[in-house]
Amino acid sequence: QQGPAFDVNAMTLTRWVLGQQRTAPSATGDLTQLLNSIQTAVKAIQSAVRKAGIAKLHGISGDTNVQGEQVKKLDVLSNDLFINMLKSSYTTCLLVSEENPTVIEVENERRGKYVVCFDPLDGSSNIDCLVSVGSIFSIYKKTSAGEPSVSDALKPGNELVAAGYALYGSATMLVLALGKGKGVHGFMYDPSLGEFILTDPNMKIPEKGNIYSINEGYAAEWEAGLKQYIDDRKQPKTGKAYGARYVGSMVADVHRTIKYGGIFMYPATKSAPNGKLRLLYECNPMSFIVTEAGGLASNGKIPILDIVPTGIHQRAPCYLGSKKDVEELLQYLN
Ligand code: P6P
Repeated sequence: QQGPAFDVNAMTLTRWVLGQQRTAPSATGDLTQLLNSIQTAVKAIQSAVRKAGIAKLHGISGDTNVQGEQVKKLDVLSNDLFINMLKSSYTTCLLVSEENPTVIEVENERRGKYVVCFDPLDGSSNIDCLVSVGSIFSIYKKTSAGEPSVSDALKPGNELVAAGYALYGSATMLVLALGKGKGVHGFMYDPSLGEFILTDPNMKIPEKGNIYSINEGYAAEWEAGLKQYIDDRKQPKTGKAYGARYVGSMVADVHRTIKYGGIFMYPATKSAPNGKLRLLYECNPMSFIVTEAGGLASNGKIPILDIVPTGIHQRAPCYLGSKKDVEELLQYLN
């Protein structure tokens, strides 16, 4: 018995978020509105990333197109989309973007109670060779009284209200963790509908995997314990060797780690003692999601979600993935 050709009762992201709102007695609908504004930004970015309407985007980013219009680089376009959609949702008061050196204050008449930290197009150095890229976001509720200030964004990841990412890969998927203990849910974009459809409810990361993911180009700079850990994945004294996978685009590497298991690492090195990944809009949201999916995320010493930030663009070493893999690595590091 074939299913219906057209699902007349599709569980769209919009419908699912509304359903979640109904389960929270104190919900005002602001978070629903905020998530819908992010959904719109992600839909527009996925269209631009896939060069939809290429005629308008003729010419590489940064040039002018045949109409003499300035073709915005995709990361600038993505940043503008996030900022405009978030501000016009009337639910945010402060924004932190990977693209902006300082915090973005929302003007008074459009302010709401949420603080959003985001990387609008993570991995954008991979765009020109068509490797998967993503958008990453994390949402705090402003707890302080008075004017919004940078301190409202310098909160540990443990205080996050929600976190999510969009992966612009062979398909576009939006993955969302809507609070502690609420699970991790994946929504696949259906271009024929223009909607995200719930395809991966309650995503759980395997307890142990057999893939390690790290940029081996920096091996000369790794601490001894990490070097030993990687060597033992390649040539274990017992059991099978691990496979190696590294896209170089965090969203793609983390999504694969959640789906297949294993461990993703961006370590501290001699030249970069805090690694490369940013705490507020790469490490924290991804750590929140991996933790909610049953995995672990550490900076090598403490859970990433416990780090109290001191700067909006500060970096943190990042080791995240299957619980048993991260636990095993930490034994080598300490
Ligand atoms: P490397 C992309 O530029 C990025 O910010 C992350 O998406 C990715 O995980 C990392 O940097 C890759 O860095 O040094 O391995 O090229």
